[in-house]
Amino acid sequence: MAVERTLSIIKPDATKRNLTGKINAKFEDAGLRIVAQKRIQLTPAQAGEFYAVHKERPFYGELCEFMASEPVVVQVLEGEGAIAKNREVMGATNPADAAPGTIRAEFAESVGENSVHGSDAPETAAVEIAYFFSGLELVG
Ligand code: FUP
Repeated sequence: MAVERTLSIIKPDATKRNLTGKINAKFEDAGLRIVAQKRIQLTPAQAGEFYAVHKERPFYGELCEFMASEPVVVQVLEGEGAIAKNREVMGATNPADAAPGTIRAEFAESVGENSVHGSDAPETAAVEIAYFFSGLELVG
C-alpha cells in the first residue's frame, strides 16, 4: 500500500475539552505520523471556504459557525493508506454509529460536534492540505 498524507482537523468541541493529546495518541497508536500541526482560529468565512462542498446542505451555516467558535488544530497525518486508516480511527460521522474505540465513539458530542475531520480521498486530501500548509511546513 502506498504512503499517503491526509488532512486532519481536531475540531472546537475537542480543543475546548483539552483532548488534543488524547486524540493524537489514537492517531499515533494506529501508526499514523503527525508530520505537520498547528493550532489556529478560523473565521466563519475561512470555515465556509473549507466546507464549500456542503454549501447547499441545511447544516452548512451551523457547521461554519461551530468551526469558528474556538481554536482548531489542523494537522497532516502520514502513513501507509493514511486516508482510509484515519477515517477508520475517526469512526462514523454520527458518534451513535461509530465503532467502539474510535475517536468519535469516545469523544464526539453529536453529529455536528464530532471532534475530528479527515480527508475522504487523495484528491480532497491534496486540496485540503494545501489550504492550511505550505510545502515548507511538511516535514515527513
Ligand atoms: P465526515 O466526512 O465524516 O466528516 O462527514 P461529512 O463530510 O458527511 O460531513 C462533514 C461535517 O458536516 C461533519 F463532520 C459534521 C457536519 N454534518 C452535520 O452537522 N450534520 C449532518 O447531518 C452531516 C454532517
